[in-house]
Amino acid sequence: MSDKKEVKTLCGMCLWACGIIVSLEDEKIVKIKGDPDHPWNKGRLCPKSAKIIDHFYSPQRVKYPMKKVGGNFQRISWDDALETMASGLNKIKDSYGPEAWTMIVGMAVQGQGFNTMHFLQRFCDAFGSPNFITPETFCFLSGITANMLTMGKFPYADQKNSKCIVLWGHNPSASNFIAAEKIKYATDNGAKLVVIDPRKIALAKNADIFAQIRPGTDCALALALIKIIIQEELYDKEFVKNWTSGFEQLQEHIKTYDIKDASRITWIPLKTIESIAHTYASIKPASILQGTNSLDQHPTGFQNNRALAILEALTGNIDVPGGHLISGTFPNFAQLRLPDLVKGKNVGYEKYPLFAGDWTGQGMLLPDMMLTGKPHPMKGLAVIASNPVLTWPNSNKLKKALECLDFLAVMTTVPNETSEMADLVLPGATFLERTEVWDGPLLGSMGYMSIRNKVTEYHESWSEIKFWLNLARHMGYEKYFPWQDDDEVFKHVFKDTGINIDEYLGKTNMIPFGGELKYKTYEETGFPTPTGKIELFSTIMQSVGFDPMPTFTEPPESPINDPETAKEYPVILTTGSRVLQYTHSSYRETYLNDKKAPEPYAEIHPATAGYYGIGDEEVINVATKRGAIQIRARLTEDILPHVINIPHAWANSNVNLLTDEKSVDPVTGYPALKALLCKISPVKK
Ligand SMILES: Nc1nc2c(c(=O)[nH]1)N[C@H]1C(S)=C(S)[C@@H](COP(=O)(O)OP(=O)(O)OC[C@H]3O[C@@H](n4cnc5c(=O)[nH]c(N)nc54)[C@H](O)[C@@H]3O)O[C@H]1N2
Ligand SMILES: Nc1nc2c(c(=O)[nH]1)N[C@H]1C(S)=C(S)[C@@H](COP(=O)(O)OP(=O)(O)OC[C@H]3O[C@@H](n4cnc5c(=O)[nH]c(N)nc54)[C@H](O)[C@@H]3O)O[C@H]1N2
Ligand code: SF4
Ligand SMILES: [Mo]
Repeated sequence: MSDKKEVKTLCGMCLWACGIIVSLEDEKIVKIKGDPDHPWNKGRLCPKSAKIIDHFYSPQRVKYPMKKVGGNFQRISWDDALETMASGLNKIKDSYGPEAWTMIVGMAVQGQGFNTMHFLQRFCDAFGSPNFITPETFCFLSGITANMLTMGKFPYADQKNSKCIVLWGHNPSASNFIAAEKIKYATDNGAKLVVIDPRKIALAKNADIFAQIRPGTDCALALALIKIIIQEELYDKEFVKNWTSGFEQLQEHIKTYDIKDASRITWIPLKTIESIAHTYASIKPASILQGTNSLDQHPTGFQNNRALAILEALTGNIDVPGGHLISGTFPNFAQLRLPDLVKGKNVGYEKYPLFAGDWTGQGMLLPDMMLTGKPHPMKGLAVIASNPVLTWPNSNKLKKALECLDFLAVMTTVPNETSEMADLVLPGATFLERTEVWDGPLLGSMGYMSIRNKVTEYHESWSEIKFWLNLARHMGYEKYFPWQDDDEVFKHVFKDTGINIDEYLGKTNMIPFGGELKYKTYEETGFPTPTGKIELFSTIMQSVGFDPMPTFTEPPESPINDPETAKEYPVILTTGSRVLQYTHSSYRETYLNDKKAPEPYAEIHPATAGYYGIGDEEVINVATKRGAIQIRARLTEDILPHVINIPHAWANSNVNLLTDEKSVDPVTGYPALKALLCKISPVKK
C-alpha cells in the first residue's frame, strides 16, 4: 500500500505566498491544490501553480554542489563546497578586507521571509562585510521609503472596499491576480476605475477613465492632479488642517505648474486629466493601487511615490475602509543581526543615505566598483536565488564586471546565465524544501501570519539557512551560530513572540495574528514623522538636502530632454511588464516541451510598426546606446504609438542589453528601466 499524506504550505512560485495543499504518495509530490482555508487566496491559484511539480522535478535542477575546474563544472561534496567557499571568502578578506565581498539575494528568497534575510545578513555581519543587496535595489523599497518618510507608515490600498480605484502603472492581472480579483469585486459593486498606463491593459478595457500616459511622466500628472484638487478646493479640509503639515508650501509649489503643460508632457488630453482629478477627489472612499517598480525606475521615482502619498492625504483617504490602511504590526521576532561586528556601511550609503542601509545597498554601484576598484576593491560575490546577468540592467557591462571577480558563488535551483559564470554552484532548495515565516506587516493587519512548512527534500539541495549556518560554523563563527540545524534557527526566531511555534509547525500554513483591523489609529497616536503629521513638505528630505517637494524632471533619455539622442533613437522603450506564467527569468524550464509556451514579444502600435516597415510576428532589431537585441514584434492597438514594451529576463532577447545601470534617481539611486530611447527596424531577410 502506498503511503499518502497531505502538507499545508505556501506556494513560492512568486512572492504572494498563496496557501497550498501538497499531496504526496510514497514521498513523491503528486498533486497541488489551493488551500480554501488560507485567508489570502481562499483556495484560488494562478497558472504558475500548475507548474510547481514540473519545477520541483525538473531534469534541469542543480542536484549537487559543483566547482569550475579548467572551465568545466565538476561534482563535489558538500564538505568540499564549504571548504571552497570558506577559502574563497578568506582569501578576499585577507587581501582586500571583508568589504570587498558582497551578498546578493534575489526575490525567490527575499520574498519568502524577513527572518531568512536577517539570518543571511547575520553571516555577512560575522564575516565583517556591510554589503548586502536585494532586488529592492530597483524594486519597491523606493515606494516604501517615500511613504515612511511622508507618513511614518506604509499605507496599502483596501481596494475591495473602495468606491474609486486608481490603478497606476500596475497590471495585477499579470503580477498579482488576487489584487485583480479584488478590483473586479469592487467594480462589480459599483466602484469607479481609473487606469493610468501606456498600455490598455485588460482591466483598462472596462475602466471608467483610461489615461494612456507617456512613460516616465507620472510626476507631471500627479502634480497636475494635486493642483486641480487644491485650486478647486476638492481636498478634505478637515483632514488636511488637522493631520498634514506643509500645505501652504505645497500650494506655493504647485503655482509653478501649468495643467496644460502637464497635458503636453504626459500626452494625456486635458479633459482626461481634469476628469481623473474630479472623479478621484469627489468619490469616497478612494484608493490608489500602484505598480511595485513601474513608477520607481525613473529620475523622479522617489518623488512619484511622494506625490501619490500626497494625493492620498489631500483626499483624506488614510486609515479608512476602502482607502489606505496603516495599522499593520510585526511580531517581535528574535533579533538576528550582529551590527557591532561590522565596520563601514552598505554599498551606496554615502550617496543615498535615505535609501541604502540595513535592508539593501544600491547594487547599481557594484559594476563600476568591480571594474575600477573604486572607492574600494570588490572582488567576490555570492548570488542567491537571483540571475543578475539577465535581471540587472546593462548586461554587457555587468558580465565584464563579473569577469573581474576573484570568486563568484551562485546558489540556485536550476542553472542560469549567472551561475554559468560562477566558480562554485550550490544546489538551492525550492520553497517546498524550506520552513519559513512570511511575516509582512500587511498580513499582520489582515489578522494572520503565514507559515511555510517543508514538504520534502530533493537530492543534495540545501536551504539558504542550512548552507550559511554550516558555512559559518565551518569558518569558526560557532559563537554566533550555536544552532545545529535550520529547524533550531526557525524556533529561535519565535522565542520572543509569545507564539508556541510547535503548536503550528507542520499542521497549518497560517497563524492568527495581529487581531482586529483598526481605523483612524492616528487620532490616538499621530503620525510617526518629525511633525507628527503627514508631511506634504518633507522635513526629512530637506534636512539631507533633497527637494522636499515632488518636482517633475524628464527621463534621462526622452525626446524633450535629449533631442540629439532622439534623432537616432526616436522610439520610447519601456521594459519589464510582467507575464502571468513566469516570475522574472524563472520557470522557463517547465515549458520546455510545451508548444504553447509564452514567448517574449515587443509590443508595438500598428501605426508605429507601419512607419518602420514592421509586420506582425516579424523579428525586429531593437537598439539603444548600450546594445542591440532581436525580438518578435506583436502589433497591438493597445499600446501608445511611439512606445514599445519589452518584457525582461529572456536569454535570447535580453532587454537588459538595452538598459543602463547608471543611477538616475537622486534619492534612491534607481536606474531608468521604464522610459528609454531606442530605434527599431525589421531584420532583413
Ligand atoms: N507573474 C509575475 N508576477 C510578478 C512578477 C513576475 O515576474 N511575474 N514579479 C513580481 C515583482 S518582483 C514585482 S516588482 C511586481 C511588479 O509589478 P508591477 O510593477 O505592478 O508590474 P506590472 O503588473 O507588469 O505592471 C506594470 C505596468 O506599468 C506600465 N508602465 C510601464 N512604464 C510605465 C510608466 O512610465 N508609467 C506608468 N504609469 N505605467 C508604466 C506597464 O505598461 C504595465 O502595465 O510583480 C510581481 N509579480
Ligand atoms: N529591464 C528590467 N529589468 C528588471 C525589471 C524590470 O521591470 N525591467 N524588474 C526588476 C525587478 S522589480 C526584480 S524584483 C528583479 C528580479 O530579479 P531576480 O531576483 O534576479 O529574479 P529571477 O530571474 O526570478 O532570479 C531567480 C533565479 O534564482 C533561481 N531560483 C528560483 N527559485 C529559487 C529558490 O527557491 N532558491 C534558490 N536558491 N534559487 C532559486 C532561479 O534559477 C532563477 O534563475 O528583476 C528586475 N529586472
Ligand atoms: S500568485 Fe500564483 S505563483 Fe504567486 S504564490 Fe499565488 S499561486 Fe503561487
Ligand atoms: Mo520586483
